Amino acid sequence: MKKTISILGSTGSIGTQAIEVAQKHGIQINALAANRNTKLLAKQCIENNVKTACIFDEGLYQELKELLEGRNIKILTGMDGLCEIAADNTDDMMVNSVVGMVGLLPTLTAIKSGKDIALANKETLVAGGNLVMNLAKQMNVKIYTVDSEHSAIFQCLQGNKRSQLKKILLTASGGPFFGKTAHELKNVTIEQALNHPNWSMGNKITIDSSTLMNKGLEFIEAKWLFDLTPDQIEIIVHRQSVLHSAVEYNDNSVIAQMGVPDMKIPIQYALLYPERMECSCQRLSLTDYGTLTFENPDYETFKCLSACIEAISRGGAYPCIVNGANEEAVGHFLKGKIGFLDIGEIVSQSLDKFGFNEITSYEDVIEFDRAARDFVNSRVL
Ligand code: MN3
Repeated sequence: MKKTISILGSTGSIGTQAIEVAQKHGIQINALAANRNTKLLAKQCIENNVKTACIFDEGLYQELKELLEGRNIKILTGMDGLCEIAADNTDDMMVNSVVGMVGLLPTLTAIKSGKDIALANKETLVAGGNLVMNLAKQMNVKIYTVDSEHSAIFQCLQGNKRSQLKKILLTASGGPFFGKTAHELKNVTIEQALNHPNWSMGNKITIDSSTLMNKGLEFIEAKWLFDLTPDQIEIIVHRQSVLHSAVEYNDNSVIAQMGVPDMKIPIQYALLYPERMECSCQRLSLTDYGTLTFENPDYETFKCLSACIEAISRGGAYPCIVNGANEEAVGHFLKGKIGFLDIGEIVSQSLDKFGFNEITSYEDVIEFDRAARDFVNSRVL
């Protein structure tokens, strides 16, 4: 039987590469959804002969309708559209590569429908980790990570006993500003922050990489995906992004996964697990690199990273709060309303603004996400 998938966030960096992987390996795509890029979405839908297309921005419905004129493609919009695709249990898997908290409800909906998830939307695990993991367990649904570091950890777990894991080594490229002091980062421009040395990604995640918020989110993501305690996760700056993360076992043996920095490897591993098929990425030549370096992160300068670790150590709604605060702060930075260092400052402050609260429902997540954003806006606007 041919495998069928749907992709939310199909016009982004992960989405377009997921389509390439699906095409290369004969995976049928049933539905595609995008935020605002109607032209590329329409092109993808026609090329892949999909049944359903969804444009998240409802104002663009007419535009998409015209682009798909005469095609037998159902057109959906908004969160309802994403969830209708997520609920379609004729798919084997849903790739969730939307950006931000908006991905949580479609993830929960897809799990309820019983299909596996290839998850590139880390914010859903950060904001609603306990909800997502409990529901997945209950529904016997597998969540395959499409994050290069977490895919590496997942690969290093194969063939070993989870009970004999001591800790994980989560690598970080360090972003464009590794080694810089707070003083040097004071006047960083939007263009400088958007210029990542190793990976080409969307704006939000590129800014998150430059503040190390991305690594903080990945720290929380790792906790949920692999059922770890915060002290079982060590962050190591590895500038070359060749060793994608590692697992240390009880015998002090460390197993790492390596490869060129190309998201096609983790995307393909998630879509084809447990198969390892030909991949269109480059082969890794270790001698071309020659030297691989490993260093400690600077938790003082990169406040977002410490805030995330503090948030998951405190538990409850705190990860959801730092995530919401960050999404809002990054939005303000990209509009030129706050400086680069203000992002970390505001995210840290959000931790102390709120007392401890549990997350027991999707509504709780929405409430604390909203409260965190309101807090940021009260500081900025
Ligand atoms: Mn990553």
